[in-house]
Amino acid sequence: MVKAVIFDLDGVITDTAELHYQAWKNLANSIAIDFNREFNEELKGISRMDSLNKILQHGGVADQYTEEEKLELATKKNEEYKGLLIHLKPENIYPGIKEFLNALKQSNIKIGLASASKNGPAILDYLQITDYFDTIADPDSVINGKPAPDIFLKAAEQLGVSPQDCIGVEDSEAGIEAIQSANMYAVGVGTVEVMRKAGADLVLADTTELVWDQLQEAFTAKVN
Ligand code: G16
Ligand code: MG
Repeated sequence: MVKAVIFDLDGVITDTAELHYQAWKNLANSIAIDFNREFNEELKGISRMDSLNKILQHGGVADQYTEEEKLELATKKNEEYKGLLIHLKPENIYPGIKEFLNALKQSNIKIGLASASKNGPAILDYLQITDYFDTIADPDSVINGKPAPDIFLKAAEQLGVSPQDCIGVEDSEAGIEAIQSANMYAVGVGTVEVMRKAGADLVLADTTELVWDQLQEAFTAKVN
């Protein structure tokens, strides 16, 4: 029985995935590294420092920066990203998300957040949806980032719900892998091919397809 839905944030609740893309692209280009949308897919759901390391490897310059310099680069990207975040408003919540959150509340389903982003709580505040969330898993409190299951398991633990009674919602390959490794039901929203390849149990083209009754049926069909 579904007892909780645990959400990814960037790319599921709002289009911050696009803002990450812009900020990383500017950072990469500033140190003469090519950066395109295809490569950006690999960074979705990946922590800030892991993302930077992937970018430096992609540019073939991973060994040219000290840890201190890397921290400076990551901070520079985050400052630009935070500057973009201040424009976020409730209108920027993806279509269908508020209705879905309301339907979950009405059915007494617990709601959790399992974002790799340290900016997660601030983003929920800008969007004015913090109160919907029964728990927010702190990415600093887990050892392994996505695709490891840790952040989803942490959210379930904080909610007091067994992983097999949870649905996880993600837009990234790493995130779907994390949900599957956590033994939860994985709903992938977004690029259909990417979500299929990642092994989502249910693939939805966009967030308007997040309809509680249908999701519950799909979950029950898999479990039985
Ligand atoms: C998000 C994004 C990633 C980003 C990470 C860390 O994860 O998908 O691209 O690198 O958070 O974000 P920050 O630099 O704000 O701490 P998620 O899990 O919400 O998709
Ligand atoms: Mg995401």
